[in-house]
Amino acid sequence: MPIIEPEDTSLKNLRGLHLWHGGLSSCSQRVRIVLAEKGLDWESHVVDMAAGEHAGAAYQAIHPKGLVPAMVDDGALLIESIDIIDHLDRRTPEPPLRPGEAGEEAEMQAWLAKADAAQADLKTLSHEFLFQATHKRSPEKLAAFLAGHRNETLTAFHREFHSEAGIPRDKVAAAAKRTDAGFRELDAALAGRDWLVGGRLTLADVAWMPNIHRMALMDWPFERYPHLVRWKERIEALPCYRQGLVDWEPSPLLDAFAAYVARRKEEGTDVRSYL
Ligand SMILES: N[C@@H](CCC(=O)N[C@@H](CS)C(=O)NCC(=O)O)C(=O)O
Repeated sequence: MPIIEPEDTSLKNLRGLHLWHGGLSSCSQRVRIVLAEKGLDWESHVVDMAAGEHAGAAYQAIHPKGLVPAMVDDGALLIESIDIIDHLDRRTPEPPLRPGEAGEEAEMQAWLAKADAAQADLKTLSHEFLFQATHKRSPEKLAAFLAGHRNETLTAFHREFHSEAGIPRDKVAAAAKRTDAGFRELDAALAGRDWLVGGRLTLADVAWMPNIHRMALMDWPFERYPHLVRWKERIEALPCYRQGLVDWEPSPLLDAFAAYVARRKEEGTDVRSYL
């Protein structure tokens, strides 16, 4: 059920579209891409994840799991990026982001579910191969974050990421192998067609865009998937992709990622060495 009862009841008084999001967050990128494609006006509430704002009581009263994104549409609170983009396409059907043929809706929903399921591996790989350079908290900031955040899955993840041993190699390798299998599936589906479902851009394409982009930042071996590469180039030419994703990525962070990826490559411990 996409609409939930807010703990912060003042949200019910908000009119129009409000999005709590993070510039780099892949789940937020999906939502911003749909907002851009639909040409919708929305009010931006950037959650300062680096400062641990999502561990604060104010944000946790908006999103019960303390994650981004969260959206309010005329007083109705929605969480889960896949539910949010589905909601946006239903409330504002033009331009359509679902396939034209009724039989293709189930196909699109299956791709949305797979994109959602891929989130845990995306998170593991992003932290291992990119965020080590930029997202490590000082012991004091980590302690404050862990004390404030009530989402135990998230705090366990950050505890492991910040531990001396880091995320265990076998976990990272398993995430990389599952991601490769998912990309092979996408590649096969895209053989001989421009979009994942039906003859036009749909929510299925939008849901996968951020994942592909994120893996490209870590120099994932995309040469393995020729159809996926052609789709990626088509996606990158879309104005909604630029407005919803590219324009929100801070270039100092991208520079730090590139330097870190180069270092891991030199060491022979980059993502390719896990596949
Ligand atoms: N299934 C959720 C996942 C939300 C999620 O994991 N959000 C990430 C950013 S993409 C987050 O808030 N992470 C907080 C953190 O890593 O501290 C959705 O699709 O909205």
